[in-house]
Amino acid sequence: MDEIIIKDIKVFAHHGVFDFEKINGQNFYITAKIMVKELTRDDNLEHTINYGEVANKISKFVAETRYDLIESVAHGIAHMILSEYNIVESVEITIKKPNAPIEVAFDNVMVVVREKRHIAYIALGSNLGDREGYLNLAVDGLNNNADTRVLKKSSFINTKPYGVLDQGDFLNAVLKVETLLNPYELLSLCQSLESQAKRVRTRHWGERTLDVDILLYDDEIINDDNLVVPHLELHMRDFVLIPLCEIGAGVVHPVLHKTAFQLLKEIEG
Ligand code: PH2
Ligand code: MG
Ligand code: MG
Repeated sequence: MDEIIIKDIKVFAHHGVFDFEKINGQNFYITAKIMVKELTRDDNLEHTINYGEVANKISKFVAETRYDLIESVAHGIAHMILSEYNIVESVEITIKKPNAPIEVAFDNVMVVVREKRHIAYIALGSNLGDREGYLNLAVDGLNNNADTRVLKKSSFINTKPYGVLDQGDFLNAVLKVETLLNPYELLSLCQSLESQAKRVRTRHWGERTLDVDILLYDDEIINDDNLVVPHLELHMRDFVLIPLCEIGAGVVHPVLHKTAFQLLKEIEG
């Protein structure tokens, strides 16, 4: 991993919890560490990140916004850089506020935040109404969100219902997406797409216009009431593993430590 570092950009701005900070303003110093896979070797500015341009964007962002917390400013800068420069893999933003209103003598106060792009695999399913239309609604909804891009889309496959058998066939697919959203934000985006498809919850595992499930999110393991990742039944469902293998046969299940391809072979017996 290579880095571009811009150190201590000085910006007079108006962030702070107290009214007088918002009114009077003070100096902030921003350091941006911008990580890319490899900085270009061809001496061409078009193939890298123009540090002058980034520095201007940071300065403008810090001067033109007003937040209570410097961590919010830092996250805002991190997000802006990742959104605007596709070659950036991750960023680390440090903000110093040497004149912060602190009662004791101090040299500086600073926050450091790190953000990166994430890769998620998402399963789509529909067995009511215009099944293809609903799957496309999900693909477009994910792709049109400012923080998410669809990198790969499997074929749409017709599958027999699994679990609850007395319902119509499903159309299933899997997507690979790149996202700046955290897993919970991504979950609420998925749920908002289900609502857009006018999904009505009837019976568990019953018929639905659109089901959008997070299968994998980087190699994270999440276990709480509203979100379990990897998806609990990912390894048992051919309607998930077949399309997953089409777009990512080598992706590794972080709990079972097996590739999608191995998991599919196992259930095919
Ligand atoms: N989803 C379920 C239950 N059963 N069967 C198929 N074939 N496809 C699905 O997407 C599906 C299912 C619950 O999410
Ligand atoms: Mg489901
Ligand atoms: Mg679901």
